[in-house]
Amino acid sequence: MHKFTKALAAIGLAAFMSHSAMADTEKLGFLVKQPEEPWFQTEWRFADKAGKDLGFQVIKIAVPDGEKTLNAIDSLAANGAKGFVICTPDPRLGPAIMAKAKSYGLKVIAVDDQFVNAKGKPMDDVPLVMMAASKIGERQGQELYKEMKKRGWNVADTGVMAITADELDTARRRTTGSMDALKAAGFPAAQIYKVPTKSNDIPGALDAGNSLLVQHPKVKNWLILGMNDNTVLGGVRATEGQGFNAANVIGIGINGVDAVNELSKKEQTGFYGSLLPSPDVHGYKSIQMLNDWVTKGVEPPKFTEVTDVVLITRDNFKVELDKKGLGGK
Ligand code: FCA
Repeated sequence: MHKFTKALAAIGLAAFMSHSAMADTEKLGFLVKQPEEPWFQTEWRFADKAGKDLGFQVIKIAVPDGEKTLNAIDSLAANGAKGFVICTPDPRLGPAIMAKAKSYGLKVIAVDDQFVNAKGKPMDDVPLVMMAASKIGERQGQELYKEMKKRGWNVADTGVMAITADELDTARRRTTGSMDALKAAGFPAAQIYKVPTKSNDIPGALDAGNSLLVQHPKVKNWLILGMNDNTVLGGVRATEGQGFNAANVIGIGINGVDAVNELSKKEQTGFYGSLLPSPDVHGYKSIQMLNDWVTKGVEPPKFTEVTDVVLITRDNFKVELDKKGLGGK
């Protein structure tokens, strides 16, 4: 009987401890603008991994617009979170996000897309984790040029479809880097055609691509560049709609994880490959820094640039994704 009571007490204590441990578990938010992109799903996955490894809970919220973003901050505060990592749906929300976060005493780290102030200037005082935008863009241009040469295309018959999103700084830097690299390699500037996309998804880029193609009916071969995989995929879909096939189109995206379905297709398409950065590092590191800030008062650096990049194509994407622990989704 005595033993039994002791055992009960032990169970009771364990139950009590786990309850209080749960109540004490640090909560941190991770807010992303486009949860449908594997890029952001990967960031979330690795933020969760950081939470498991380091002992905090990650509250993941989709924030496709400004209203949802501000509501998300309210709900984080109501849930006792101490801060959040965010890829904002619009950089111009920066001041409103920071004002609301401050009113609750929440710490903020921006990931991927930098906030801008009312004057359109980057808010450098908010810690930022992002990819090396110009460099990855340059790599896109270099790889496009290399593949064009490999195929022995006649440059005079070739055009560049550059789908831009200049209001987003990281996008502008990527596409500018890409066009600069093409010019530096010797591609004629006059054959680089820019078209802005209205939305950063496949339908937006498809429209942009279509409107560009009708203006240049004489071009026989297309190189397609854009700020991410979906933008380039939209451009490739536009060329398909106009009767081009894989032999006459080279598209290279950025993000890698968003290109897996396309690269897995049975037949080669105009989408040749993608530059894979490190969404795993973005997700893990940003929230780890936030946790250190909240729990130990370690201020994160104002700027953390993630640089390593690999070109994935139909031939190597499985191996390369596996190497980073991003395969087998
Ligand atoms: C931007 C793009 C995303 C991804 C990210 C790193 O937010 O919209 O697709 O490339 O930068």
